[in-house]
Amino acid sequence: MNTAQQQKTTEKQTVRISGSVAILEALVAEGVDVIFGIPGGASIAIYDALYDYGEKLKHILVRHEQAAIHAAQGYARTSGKVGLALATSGPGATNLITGIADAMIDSTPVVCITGQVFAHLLGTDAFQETDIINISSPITKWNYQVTEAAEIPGVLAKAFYIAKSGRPGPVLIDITKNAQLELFDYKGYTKCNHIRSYRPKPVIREKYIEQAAELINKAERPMVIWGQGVILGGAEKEFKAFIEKAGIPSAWTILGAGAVSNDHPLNVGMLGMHGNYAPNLLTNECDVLIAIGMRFDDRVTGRLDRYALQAKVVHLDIDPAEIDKNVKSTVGVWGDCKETLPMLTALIQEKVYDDWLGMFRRFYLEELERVVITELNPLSGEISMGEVIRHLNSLTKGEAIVVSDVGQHQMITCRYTKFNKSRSNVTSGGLGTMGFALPAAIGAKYGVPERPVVVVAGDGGFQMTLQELGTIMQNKIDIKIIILNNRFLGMIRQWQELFSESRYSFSDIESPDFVALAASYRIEGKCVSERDELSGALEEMFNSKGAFLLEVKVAKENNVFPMVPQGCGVGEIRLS
Ligand SMILES: Cc1ncc(C[n+]2csc(CCOP(=O)(O)OP(=O)(O)O)c2C)c(N)n1
Repeated sequence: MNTAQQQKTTEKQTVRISGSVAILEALVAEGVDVIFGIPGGASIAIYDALYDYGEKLKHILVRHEQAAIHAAQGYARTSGKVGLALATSGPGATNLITGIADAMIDSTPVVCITGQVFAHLLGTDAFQETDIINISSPITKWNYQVTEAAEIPGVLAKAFYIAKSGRPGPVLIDITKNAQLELFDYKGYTKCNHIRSYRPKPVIREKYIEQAAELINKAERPMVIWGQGVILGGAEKEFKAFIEKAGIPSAWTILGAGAVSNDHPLNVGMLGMHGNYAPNLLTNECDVLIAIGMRFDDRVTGRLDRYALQAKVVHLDIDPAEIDKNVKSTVGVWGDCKETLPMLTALIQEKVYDDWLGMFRRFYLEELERVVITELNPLSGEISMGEVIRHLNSLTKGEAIVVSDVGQHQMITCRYTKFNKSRSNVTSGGLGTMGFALPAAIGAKYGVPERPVVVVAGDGGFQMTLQELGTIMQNKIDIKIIILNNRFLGMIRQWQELFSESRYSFSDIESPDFVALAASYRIEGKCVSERDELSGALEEMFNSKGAFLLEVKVAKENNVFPMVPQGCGVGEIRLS
């Protein structure tokens, strides 16, 4: 603590500290080790206090607040801890909005602290005043405006508890400038572990677990679909034990990727619009569909009135609001899947479904022949996105954290990257935010510094947050950046080709010389367009010390297949 800001009042066992110091004390007590932010007039007091906290709190100065929140998300997604973004009032706060919405839909625990104008100026359209509480209300798990310093410890304790408990999510605490500056009698920091009428974990009802087990035991063609809930609950082991005892083929949503390694014999692939052929088709053939920690997003279900109508549905989720939201369940099991899965596993019979698994295998081979081989091993023509991922896999051996942006390359990356470890696939799943990858990768590197971090971005999305090359330069962050440059907003072009008679309306995009741009940020780089240069360039990138940008000129007009076209059912998935 800054001695100038505190006066001991020994008889009360309190110290007089400023609101700003109280903020930082809270962060330290909550185990925050890195903050992503940019200062401003309405947060300058917090930054002043931060000057003395260098040993305990690392601050990463990003180049745009959107990057601060994406970095906090990348940190949280990879480390399992709460990410922290710090912004000033007005434009600083509103620049966080996209990332907050992204964190909300992807259930990512982040705490955002925004500065606010003096309390007496609230509502006067003061310089850089914006009503961030109302703006962020629908996209935060909780938000709150602090106008007095004494509120700070209690409010921040609640903020951390709410962000990380139950189904995680973003919380925003807006703190007026007077509250940051005021001195108050500080009695220490107490973590929060209970809030009246907030029940992060619903009560588990055994009756429903018994009913679920009965359905599973009677099933002839059961199928598991899992999502990020397994990872957020830290239930990877419990989940694996469940599917292995049950012998049930299991498919994943993109945010569930990696909870079970790709080469597990019961892992039958990715669900959704650009997922694998077998799990999409067979969703409409199974007799019992067991959904675990996933929310039946429309990218996963396609048309709901053609989705798994033949199946009895068992849905396990920590958030009761998810059960029956999109797909009516036969049995809903509320609860943390780390607790409900072992209970279910205990009640199910050990089984092997050879014929049923054989159907997955047959469709897998069909997809392999018609899509995967040419995508991963093209013999002629321009470089494909898939072959870049194939080389990446052989270099990283499934150990890297791979952060993808949004578009065709994202779908290719999620489809083909080998993930041996949980918390390795970082991507904007629900919001589909272009520009997410580069800053999220920065956060991921701080979240898990010992693991290699690779960005895969498109030429379009990369240009939305490329200013973060500056953050990488200044902090010497070791991340490897691959830009798959198809000279198009590729996913848009694909839709225009397939559904708008190839009318490429504003989807062709020019790019700067990415390697020269990286060089201007003192980041090593290389550009390749020939197949025989590709694996060498990737090796060079991985052997280099520090950040490296590799631009790969890939085929201009490749499409991502399979595809469940918008407005179709999962049974109408196309291979071409
Ligand atoms: C912020 C934002 N704006 C617009 C979109 C709509 N959109 C989705 S994919 C896409 C094209 C992405 O192009 P690029 O980054 O080059 O990747 P590619 O699809 O070519 O791999 C666009 C514009 C979006 N997802 N996010």
